Amino acid sequence: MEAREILWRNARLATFAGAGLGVVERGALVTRGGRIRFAGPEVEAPRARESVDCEGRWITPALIDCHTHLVYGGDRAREFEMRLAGASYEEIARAGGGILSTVRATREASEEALVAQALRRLDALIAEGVAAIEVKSGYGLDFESERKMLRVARRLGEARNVLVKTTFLGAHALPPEYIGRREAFVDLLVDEMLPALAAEGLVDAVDGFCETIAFSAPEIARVFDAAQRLGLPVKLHAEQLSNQGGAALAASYGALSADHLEYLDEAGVAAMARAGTVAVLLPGAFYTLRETQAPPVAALRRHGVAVAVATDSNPGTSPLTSLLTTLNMASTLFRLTVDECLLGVTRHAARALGLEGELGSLEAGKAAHFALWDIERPAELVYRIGFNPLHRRVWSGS
Ligand code: DI6
Ligand code: FE
Repeated sequence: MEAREILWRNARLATFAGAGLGVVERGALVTRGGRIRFAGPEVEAPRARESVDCEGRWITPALIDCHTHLVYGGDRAREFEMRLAGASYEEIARAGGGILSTVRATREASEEALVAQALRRLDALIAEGVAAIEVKSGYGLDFESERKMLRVARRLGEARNVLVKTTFLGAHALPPEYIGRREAFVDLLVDEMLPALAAEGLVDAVDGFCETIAFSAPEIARVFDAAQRLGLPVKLHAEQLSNQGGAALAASYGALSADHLEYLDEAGVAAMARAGTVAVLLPGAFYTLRETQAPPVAALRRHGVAVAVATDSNPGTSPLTSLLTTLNMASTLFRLTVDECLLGVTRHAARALGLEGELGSLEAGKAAHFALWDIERPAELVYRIGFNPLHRRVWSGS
């Protein structure tokens, strides 16, 4: 059977093909099978056998959530109440709550249960036009439980029309059985877990949490060395609660991204710029923890660092499953412009996942995953709170 050819006419395009939105007012797309063949002015569009009248709607590339912890057991509503009563995130973590309470719940949950729970969150993202997400491990912290999380992540990509990139986040927290034996845990990560999980094809990238309550820069360096030996790209939770020099470390390994970055200094920004490392900003965690120091957006602009925006969807610091709400937070809390916000969930998010050749813009040759919106201008995607103007998400040209 021949591939379907469709002309998507009478549309307004935000192609994200250049530096900005790449607006084409009287635009059209032509898709053939799962690929974009043409994106540009309707008068220049090649013929196609079928056509769809988009009735003047805006079309953007499908959205990308490039930093999530979507797979986990249980929830942290109780801890939320404790924080409302005055406890801090760090205090709860040091008392064995926080990440470790989710580790307990995740270890206990069956693979089936984890799939079912994560699918509900994934469906919320898809309903807003998301077609690619990253999913991290890091709530298992023993071999079988990390494996279970990554298998669940892969299964999400089989259960839905969505591209899933998996990330091994073994260096997320020290599990209780390794208290007092930090080095032995890092040994386990680098000598056993990561090589075995990578050999099973479960790992697309390697991440860590570089923080006083998690892992030091030298410990993270050992994890990155192991990733490098396996040919896997790295990324890092860096400078979220304090400045540990994590972003510069990540940049020295050519990291895809450094994420959070509230406490990033100018030297870290410069290192990221030199390495082409994307800055992934996570306003949901900033909001939930009621942080006051925003990431250094002006310095990131000045150095030309590409900025992405993601939900950080996780049960503790960002129980957020709306990428559109995240855009509103990024503009209101971090003062990102509309263009920066939208680039942050399309072109730059694709880059943060190493998918820039495939997704993130409307350009001939890329996958035909895009979104049709009932809006008058792109700013509406950032400006509204709790309103979803998606008309239709197109996956693979249909
Ligand atoms: N930083 C975060 O914001 C999440 N992980 C991380 O390293 C929080 C994870 C959690 O609290 O469960
Ligand atoms: Fe995170």
